[in-house]
Amino acid sequence: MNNNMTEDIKNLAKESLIDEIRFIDANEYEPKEIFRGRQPKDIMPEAKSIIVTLIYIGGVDMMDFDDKRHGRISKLALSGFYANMVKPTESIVDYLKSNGYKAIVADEELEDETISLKSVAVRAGLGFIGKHTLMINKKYGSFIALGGIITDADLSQVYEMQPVGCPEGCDLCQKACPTRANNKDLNLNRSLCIADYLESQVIPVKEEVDISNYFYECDICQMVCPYNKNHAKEPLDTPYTRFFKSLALSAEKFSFENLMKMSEEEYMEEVVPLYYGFELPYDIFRRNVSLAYESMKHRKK
Ligand code: B12
Repeated sequence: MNNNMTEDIKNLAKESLIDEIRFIDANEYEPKEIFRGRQPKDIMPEAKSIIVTLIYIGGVDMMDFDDKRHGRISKLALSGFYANMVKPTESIVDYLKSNGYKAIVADEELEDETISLKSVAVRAGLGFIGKHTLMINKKYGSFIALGGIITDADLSQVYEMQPVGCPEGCDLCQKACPTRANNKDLNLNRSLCIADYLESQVIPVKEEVDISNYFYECDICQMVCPYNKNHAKEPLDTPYTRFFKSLALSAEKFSFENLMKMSEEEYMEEVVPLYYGFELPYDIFRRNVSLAYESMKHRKK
């Protein structure tokens, strides 16, 4: 382990508003079968360490929105980390490369060829996998974005792993999921998850399913999680929370009335930049807005 490099990297992380950073070894992680071809050394044979980063996104929201009147986008999508934590880790990658090391960022665009960030974050002692299948950290809850850099620099340290901490008998997240995507033990049924579902041309369950007011991705299972309860009401004051507040998203732009009459040009200009890189086609956006509008119209409370 190189102490000077570790300190330099921690400082760069702070400048990029990263809340937590850890350094673990690049050995294989479990379950080996599921991650065959996606182990750190499959991606970089000389890999020695993985740098794991965490940014709290509990303060990323459309706070003053009224769910009956406004459409929503998930916190992860709005945070800009849909494609994983690529931007905030750039300076660390440049630093490693300028010191003669290799460095590869875990990027969602390489989904089948990149490491599982939940697995490495669990091994870095940053949290445990909750019943919604997401990683929960006791301080930040599950509204977090994870990032990872695979490198041949030897930086690894050993951390204590966190015990599983879902309250006994709690299944609020599983019950809340409108499509029952997370009912199997810690395994997400991808085609049913609203994050995937709202991107699909063909919806895998009946259109009457109440998808709440989300037209892109979804936070339903996380909103009911006891670990996120306080964050939903009063997010932690972090640099990123402050940064997001300064963007002040206009509620009116997201009223169903406005979303439903948005032309393709307006959609491309006003909404697509909020997905940060991903482009939900206009026809699917329109379908999702009308599904969300119908869901909210038929809700009793
Ligand atoms: C592909 C992908 C998806 C796919 C799902 C594919 C799938 N079946 O997992 C879709 C598009 C549906 C999706 C949805 C969402 N995603 Co996503 N996704 C990814 C991505 C790019 C790869 C995940 C992957 O490889 N999946 C394949 C499966 C086999 O691996 P896995 O999910 O990593 O791990 C599973 C098992 O191995 C096991 N596991 C892993 N580690 C450990 C450790 C222990 C001890 C145990 C017991 C089990 C265990 O649990 C997991 C669940 O089955 C990651 C980023 C990354 N590079 O990791 C983000 C990522 C997992 N997604 C993330 C998020 C936030 C979401 C959404 C909430 C977005 C949204 N708001 O709608 C939803 C999730 C809803 C939910 N209930 O889980 C975050 C998770 C943060 C967190 N707190 O854990 C990540 C890490 C992205 C990021 N930048 O932070 N996602």
